Amino acid sequence: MKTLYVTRTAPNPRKVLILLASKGIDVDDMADMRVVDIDFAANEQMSDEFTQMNPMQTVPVLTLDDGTILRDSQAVCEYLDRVYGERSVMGNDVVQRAQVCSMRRIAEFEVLYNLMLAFQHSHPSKAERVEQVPEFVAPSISRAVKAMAYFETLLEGREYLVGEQLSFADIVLYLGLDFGKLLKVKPDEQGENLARFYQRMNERFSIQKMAKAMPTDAQ
Ligand SMILES: N[C@@H](CCC(=O)N[C@@H](CS)C(=O)NCC(=O)O)C(=O)O
Repeated sequence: MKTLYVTRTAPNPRKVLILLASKGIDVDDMADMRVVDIDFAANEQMSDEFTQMNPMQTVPVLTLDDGTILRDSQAVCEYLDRVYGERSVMGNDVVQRAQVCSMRRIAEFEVLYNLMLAFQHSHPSKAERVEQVPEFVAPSISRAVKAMAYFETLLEGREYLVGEQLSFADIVLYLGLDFGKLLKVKPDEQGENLARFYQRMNERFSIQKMAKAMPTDAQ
């Protein structure tokens, strides 16, 4: 049995959950995979058991039947994309794969990463995890907002960043926009195209929409 370790509110594990959902797969209903929820509030990612499996103390992590451990969201998503579902969200041909890769990296490193950096350097919950430098916060947010303007232009007259179907680049951009809310960067105030894109993605993949189904006796 494979095991997927996730925190359902955090952007990197959400990539995995959304990737599967976009293929019509319910992560809690997979015959060959169990899900373990890691509670950041209880610092479960710091436990000895988890640290032994992933010394970086981060989620997501996917363990395979042969003992292989994948400790990075990109690796986990590449694996799941190839193994499950009919259509790849990484691109349908060589050129599309390259385009998805390029858009994903810009969304990740310019939007999501800068916002995560701003969060880590400002939020009290990260004070023990990171040596916080408050001066990083404003420039990191500005850099993310600048990159959002680039995506606003790209989405003019388009539903998706690459081709006519949802790709992994859209998933990462959505997560960047969604994470911005924690830093008061409103996704509906970064241009009309981004607002439309965000609303559509959020209707499908918001944290609430993707929440674990409650057992019937607990409802
Ligand atoms: N390179 C890693 C980074 C993963 C990462 O930073 N995950 C965050 C959640 S989005 C985490 O586990 N943070 C633990 C913490 O803040 O203590 C990946 O993409 O999987």
